[in-house]
Amino acid sequence: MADEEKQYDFLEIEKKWQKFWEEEKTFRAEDNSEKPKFYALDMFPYPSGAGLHIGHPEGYVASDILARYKKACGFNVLHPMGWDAFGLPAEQYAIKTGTHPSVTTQENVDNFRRQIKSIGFAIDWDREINTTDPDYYRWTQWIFLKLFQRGLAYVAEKPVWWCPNLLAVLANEEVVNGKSEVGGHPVERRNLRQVVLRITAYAEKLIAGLDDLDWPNSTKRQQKAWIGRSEGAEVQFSIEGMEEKLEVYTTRPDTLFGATYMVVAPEHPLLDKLVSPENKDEVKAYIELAAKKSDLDRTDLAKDKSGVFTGSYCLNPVSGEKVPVWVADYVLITYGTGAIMAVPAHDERDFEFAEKFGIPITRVIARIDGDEEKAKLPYSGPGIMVNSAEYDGMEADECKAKIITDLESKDMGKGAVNYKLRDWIFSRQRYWGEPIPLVWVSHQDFEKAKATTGVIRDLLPEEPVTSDKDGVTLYALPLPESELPLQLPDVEKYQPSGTGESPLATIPDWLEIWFDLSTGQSLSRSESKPDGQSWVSATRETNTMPQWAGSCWYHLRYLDPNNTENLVDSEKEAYWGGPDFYIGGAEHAVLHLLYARFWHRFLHDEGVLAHPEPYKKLFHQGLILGEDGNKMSKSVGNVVSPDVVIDAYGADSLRLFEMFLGPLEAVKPWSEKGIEGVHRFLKKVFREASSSEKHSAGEEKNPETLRLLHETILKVTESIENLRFNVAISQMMILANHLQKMDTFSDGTIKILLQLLAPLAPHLSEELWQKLGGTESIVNQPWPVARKELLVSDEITIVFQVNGKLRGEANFAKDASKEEIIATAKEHEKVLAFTTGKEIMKEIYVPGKLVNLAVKG
Ligand code: ANZ
Repeated sequence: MADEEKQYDFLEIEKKWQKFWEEEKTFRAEDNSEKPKFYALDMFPYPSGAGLHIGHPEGYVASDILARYKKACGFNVLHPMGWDAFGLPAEQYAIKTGTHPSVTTQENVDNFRRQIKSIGFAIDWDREINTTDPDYYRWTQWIFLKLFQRGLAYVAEKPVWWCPNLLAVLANEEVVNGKSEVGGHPVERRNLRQVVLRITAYAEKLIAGLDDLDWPNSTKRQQKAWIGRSEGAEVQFSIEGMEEKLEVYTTRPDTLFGATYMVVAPEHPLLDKLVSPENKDEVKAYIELAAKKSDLDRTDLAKDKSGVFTGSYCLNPVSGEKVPVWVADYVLITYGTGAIMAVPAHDERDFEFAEKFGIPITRVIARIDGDEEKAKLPYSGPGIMVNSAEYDGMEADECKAKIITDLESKDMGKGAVNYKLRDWIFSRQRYWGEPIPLVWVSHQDFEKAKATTGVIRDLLPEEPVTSDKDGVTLYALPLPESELPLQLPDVEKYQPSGTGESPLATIPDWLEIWFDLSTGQSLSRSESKPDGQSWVSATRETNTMPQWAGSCWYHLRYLDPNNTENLVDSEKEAYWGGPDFYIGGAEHAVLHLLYARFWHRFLHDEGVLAHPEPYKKLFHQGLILGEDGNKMSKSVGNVVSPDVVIDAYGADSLRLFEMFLGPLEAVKPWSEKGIEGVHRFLKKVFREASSSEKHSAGEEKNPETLRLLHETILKVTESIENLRFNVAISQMMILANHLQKMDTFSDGTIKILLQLLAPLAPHLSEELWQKLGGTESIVNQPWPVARKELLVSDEITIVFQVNGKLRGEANFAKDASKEEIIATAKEHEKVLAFTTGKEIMKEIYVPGKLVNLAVKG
């Protein structure tokens, strides 16, 4: 064979097979299949202008290896890809250049698709989805309307970042160190009307469901902590000289006798009344200061505690003692009741505060052994009640329930459960998002809607959703399904409106409509009012949905991407179920992974879905760092583009190397040198497979080669199953090195190596498979099975006897000679102990079993 035929021309090979797979639709997933299914899902990318970097494909390569492997194992495999394409950068670019975000998005999607295709994934491209496609987001809107109908959506004033210079609401990622990212202007918290989803109604189910999930433990822990369920009590404290009670939430009712002061949050509704005239100015200044801080700043344990005495006192409900009421920003209005009883002896923050302001500290829990040294204040461990009247001597933990019962009997409190989880602020004052399909009408027209026969009336929640605007209460009505998708209209300028509303508020034609209370149809108010009783004037909701919305349910749409009747056909959903493998970054432990569980569970409760949980098995790949060990970033200049790597080494080398860097979950730096190593390995495989003069027909004749081959089948199979792709590659390298050393090997042997390599380096494997006479794609070859009997060890164990008594043993190669075995037996330490100085009369050897030495004397 001429040398040039042994050249590994990866660029040509890869192009050829990518075209072949695409044209043949090799990776089309079947909806009606007798085969078992395997669904591998990647967290779909946001198509940024910068294109793919080397970290993106890591997870995709892993899921692709599984997908290809499972296909070879006889599964009906689904490995889809799509675009999470609403988002801030396209909108910011539009503000700067006037280019419509859909244009930018399309360019970026095209570039991402080209890049992903160049890596040779086994993707069913007929199922590609895009969250910004109206045919997609109509169903995102449809789910929202279901939530609305079930009372899980409402409107409330919620704080957002407001920049008075830019006259715009900023997203968290647009605020850097308290300044706007653009221009570096100061920002402040401002309350704005927001659409909110009642995710807290699902708090209990979201915690309970975690038990059944095959997820990394750390991710489950993070979700649990984020939901933050805590059990305790709400306790009423009477206020001196006031009718109202101050209600607090505490997880430690057992420490009630140790409450030496109270704290209300700066935003607490009773604060105004609590403040005595002489404290007014100081409290007012304090409230203003607190308004500028984030919750994180306020609750940071390391931060110096601050606060002001209000001038009022409460009465401790059990001891009757007078306790001062303070205002301090370490208490948040958004948690519990926004007020606490402070127990400095047993709470770190309260302790620090009391020390700073000279407030008494009373111990009410002592260690069981009374060792005060080990129970230094603030003490939060277990113990025995002290200084607590009739409760003294009780075990503190048991005392909790007792105190709650006693408070309940005196009507001074009750047991309570709280969650850290907050309702989900679901609106953005932005253009580039899904329009929220609601319209607003007057009270009068709302009453009329309730009385009008038709779709709208049937879609109303039990409690009306209202919002106050300029002193008038407006009522929300849903669009009916027939009006979906509510498409994003074109605007002229993408700048925010300047009042904090979305750019959609600046298009009167779209905003102000005639609305039919019976059919839900609408018409711009620039047209004349249609005839008919049921037409009223309305305004559209101008907020759009957050980027999280589209990714809450995309795993379902891949199952049935073109369905115009339903979000997903129920038979298809029942067949495919959820992904059998979901891979993506650990940074999604909360938000996306929680929001998606919420929507999925809700749709299950609604009877739309058969399965309650979206992602049964989850895996997080580790970050790939730059060659310098830092996180890849444009500003550091250490970003590696897959395009460059593929040009130099090919997609197969890229795929292999991403898996060879280390364990999939590990954080690991990129290395240019390292990729040369795997590239050499692929070249070696290419050479050995192309060296037809070395190949023999039929079964592998060399026993050593045969054994190593089957050991490799076994190891590669196990390693792929356990996501130990680096181990699989090492094992294949051992086999390739062995074949290189051999003068000859069977072409069956090299074919099996190609099959094992195919999920990892699919292009090269296809090419060589064809060269070796394969007529069908290697993708459809059944996965090789290891012949375990060949793997039985080549060693035998021989026992040594002296005069028929067992004295020792040793291992030998199967083909070791009788002479070698007897000689070893005679030299064996334990044997020598019985033979030294004696005459050996006879040497008996039973092949494969034992040596018996007969001695005299
Ligand atoms: C008295 C007490 C004594 C408390 C003690 C703790 C230890 P978790 O577990 O996170 O639910 N707290 C209640 N509402 C608060 C708010 N709005 N802002 C800040 N802190 C608040 O925490 C509940 C505990 O956090 C409550 O129990 C309360 O302090 C405080 F030895 O009450 B504790």
